[in-house]
Amino acid sequence: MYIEVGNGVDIIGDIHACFDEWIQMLHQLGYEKNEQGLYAHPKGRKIISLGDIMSRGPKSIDTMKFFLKHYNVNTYMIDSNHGWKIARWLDGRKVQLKHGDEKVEEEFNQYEKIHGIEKTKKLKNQFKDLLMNVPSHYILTDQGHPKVVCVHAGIREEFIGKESNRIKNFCRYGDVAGMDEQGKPIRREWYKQYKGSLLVIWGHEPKPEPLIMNNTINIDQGVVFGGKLTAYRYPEKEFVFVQAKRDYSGAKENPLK
Ligand SMILES: [Mn+2]
Repeated sequence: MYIEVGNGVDIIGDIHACFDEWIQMLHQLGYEKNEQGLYAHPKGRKIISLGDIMSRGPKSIDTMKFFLKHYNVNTYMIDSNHGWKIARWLDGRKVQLKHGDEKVEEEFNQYEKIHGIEKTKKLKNQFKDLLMNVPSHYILTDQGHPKVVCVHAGIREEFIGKESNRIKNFCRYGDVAGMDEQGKPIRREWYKQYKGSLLVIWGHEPKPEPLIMNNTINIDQGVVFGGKLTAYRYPEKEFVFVQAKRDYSGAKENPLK
């Protein structure tokens, strides 16, 4: 779970299948397609996704294919709630596809009509293996010294650098204190209590602008809800935004409002 910052990293908030905005982001960050058909940065920068790359939006398969092709080349991804749900679904476990996860199934049904059962099966297996094996969080190091933690929904200082089922769940869902009457998770605001020395970059909860608090930064600006896709560049400590072309989610309640 350790990644050396090297020539710089670009940490990406929740993409949620907004593939067009993602490609635009790559161009804005200076990545270019090389001879192998892969996006690479001329200065050798790395990409770290905070997860939830799929679901809710229009192009889950295209987005997942990108991460499959680039994973461990110059791109890294962590575990997330939607990622884990899709992983379990692809593994044939009993899960209910909702909150935009059903769109992934619809896309696969279309994909199968065009490409056939065998090719679809192969792709599903590749996605499953990727999603099942991503770590709960990353620690970015500068010449071996830990500096930044990348996590999907949240972390506590004492969890950093460790892995267990409890930690994995905290990283995927945040500090959830049960469900409310509508079946929505009651979220505790872990970042208000965070006192760690490592900067934590996280996503999961869409907020209109990056939320900076107690050495934590939320970079999910709800691109799928018509907001923005955010990248946080380290060590530059700069934000790069791509405005969504529209609200893709079809959600009745927009979390950005
Ligand atoms: Mn999430």
